This record gives sequence, structure tokens and C-alpha cells, in this order.
Amino acid sequence: MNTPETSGRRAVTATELFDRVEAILLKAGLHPVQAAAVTRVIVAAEADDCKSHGVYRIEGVLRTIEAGKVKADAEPALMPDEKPTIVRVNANGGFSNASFELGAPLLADRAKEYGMAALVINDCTHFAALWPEIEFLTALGVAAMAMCPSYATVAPAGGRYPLLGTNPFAFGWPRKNGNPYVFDFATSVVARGEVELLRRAGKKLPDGWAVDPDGQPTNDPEAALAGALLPFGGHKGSAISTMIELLAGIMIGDLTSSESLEQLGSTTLSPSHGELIIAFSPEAFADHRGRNPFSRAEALFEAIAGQGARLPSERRFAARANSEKHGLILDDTEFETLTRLEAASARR
Ligand code: NDP
Ligand code: PYC
Repeated sequence: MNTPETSGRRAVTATELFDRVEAILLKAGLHPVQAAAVTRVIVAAEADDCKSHGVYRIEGVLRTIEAGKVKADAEPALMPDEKPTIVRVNANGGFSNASFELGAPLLADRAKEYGMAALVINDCTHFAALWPEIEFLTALGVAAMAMCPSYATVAPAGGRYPLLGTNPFAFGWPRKNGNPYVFDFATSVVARGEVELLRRAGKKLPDGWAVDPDGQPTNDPEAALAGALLPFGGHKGSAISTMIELLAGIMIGDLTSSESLEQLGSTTLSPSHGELIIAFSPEAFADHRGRNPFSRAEALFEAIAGQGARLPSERRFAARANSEKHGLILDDTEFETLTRLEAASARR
């Protein structure tokens, strides 16, 4: 392996990282089904250079297990059909990831059969990026969107105090050749994980990201974490975030971000709530119009790129290609975290 060794950054293979992370989670008492699914998203985040949801998240996962705020031994259960287009999985208090893996193949089948379908995940703890889920679905040939609340750490536009979550929203469109079109972002200006990484690095926040506990603008990550982040795009991001509270909280009979924080009592643990994933069959929708949705989508993507703009996820896909060639790049802090957690595991 060609190992870049600049400024404390070294490569690890995906298999080695998977084995190390999974062993830590198993030792912490996580059910094997959950441990494997959680490990998959952490390794995927590192492979795609999405540091805010990679190795950095392991300690939060362990804290949540130790605090008894996630059911480590839970196994997700597919619920009996209510309607053919609503697939429901109960995480039974465990992490969301194994529930997604259980429900997603059926979601894709139902979307192909009925044109569209939804996967509802209830009673889950959620810490992950959404794009691995979107890519799983686009690989099965369906378009998909995913969303979930978080815990109240974002002030609504025009407000000053935490009420909404960082509420991620992701979408994907399958492409016959090459990588899918995917975007995945927090509806806050930036994910809270990014603010935490900037705090650790001793860096300031740009203007317009956050307010302090008194509702005053701040560039200090510490004050922002104690205060509130702001929605992206002002009232527009605020409305999308509110939609996510409605659809992926209230509509699916699960917690809103403020209810989740109230139940958890802390922003240092991973929040519990639900998640909503909706899948569409582009062919089914286009059928009666006799126009090929995939070739038309390609023309749109080419027109975007033709202006010199990049498609979302291009940075991630480039990082993934680099990881496949050179290994996954971790820095000293991430290696130190793994070693420290392994040592703590060995003492259990
Ligand atoms: P970013 O702002 O880093 O990126 C958001 C999206 O925009 C990505 O798809 C990214 O693609 C794309 N993008 C960035 N710059 C450009 C550009 N110049 N042109 C075109 N596209 C661009 O993400 P966030 O900080 O908002 O969120 C990071 C992660 O945090 C997400 O994966 C999200 O799911 C996760 N999250 C999870 C939460 C949870 O509760 N589970 C809560 C909040 C966030 P690319 O990656 O290629 O740069
Ligand atoms: O980065 O905002 C975030 C986040 C919250 C929960 C999981 N990630």
C-alpha cells in the first residue's frame, strides 16, 4: 500500500478499521447486528473523508451505551404491514443503522411495485450520516430521500434559542453508469459535529453560524455548542427543518428534536427519535409520459457540470477512490482514540 505520511496522517485498510471498530463496539456490549451496521457507517464515513461522522463518533456511541440511553442488546423488528407502501421497522431502542439494513430491501421492492413507498424507523438512536442509506437505495435502482430530527440545538430563523435539530436531509438519484447523484446535509448552516471538530482544533467559526446562550452572534465554538446553531439559508432552511420535525417526528409518531433532548437530558449523547426514508421508482412516474427519466437526468447533470459547477458528493467520491487506492487516512488523534478505546475495552 502507498501510505501518505504527512502531518501525522497515516493510512489504514478498510478491513483493519472495520475489525478494530467492530471489536470495540462488541466489547461494549452492542448486539452483533447493531455493531456490524454501526461499524459499516463509521468506516464508510472515513473512506469518504466525512470526518464529522467517522471515528470521532465512536466515543459518543460508547457514552450513549454506558449511560443506558440506547438498548445495546436490541434487535430491530420488521412490523406487520399497515399499508403496502409503508414499511415500518422498530429499532426497539437500538441504533438506527441495523433497522435501515433490515427494512431497505423491502422499501426498494415496494417502491418498484407501487411507484413510491416509505420506510419508517421508530424508537432508534441516531448519530450517522444519511448518504450511506441513500446510496444503498440508488444502487437498487430507486430514487430516495431520507430525513430525521436530531435534538434541539438549532434556533429557528428569527429566533434565538435551541428548538429545532440539525435535522439532516439527503436525496439520491440512480445513474446507470457511475456514481449516483447524492446530496446530504444538515439543515443547520453546518452539522454540529463540524463545530465540535473546529472546537477541538482551536479554530473560530465563520460569521452567521451560531448564537451564544444569550442569543447573541458568536464565532466561539464553545459558546455555539452551549447556545444554538442557525439554520442554513435563513427562513428557508428553518422551514425545511420544521418540515422534517413534522414528517419524520410528529407524522411517524416519534419524537421531535425538543422532545428528544428533553428525554436525553444532554447533548453529549446520541439522540433518540425516528427516521423517514421515501423511495421512488423514476420509471413508474415517467411511464405514462413516454420520456426516459434517466437520459433526461443525465442531460441535466451534464448541463450543471458544463457550467463548471460540481455535483454534490463529487468530493466524497473522489475521497473514496483515493481510499480504495491508498487506504483510509486517519490522523494521530483518530489513531490515539482507537488505541485508547481498545485499551479500555481490554480492561472491561
Ligand atoms: P456539508 O455542508 O459538508 O455538505 C453537504 C452536501 O453538500 C454534501 O452532499 C456535499 O458534497 C455537498 N457540497 C458541499 N460543497 C459543495 C459544492 N461546492 N458544490 C456542490 N455540492 C457541495 O454537510 P453538513 O455539515 O451539512 O452535514 C454533514 C453530514 O452530517 C451529513 O452527512 C449529514 O447526514 C450529517 N448529519 C447527521 C445528523 C444526524 O442527526 N444523524 C445531523 C446533522 C448532520 P461533498 O460531500 O461531495 O462535499
Ligand atoms: O452533527 O449535527 C450533527 C449530528 C447530530 C446528531 C448526529 N450528528
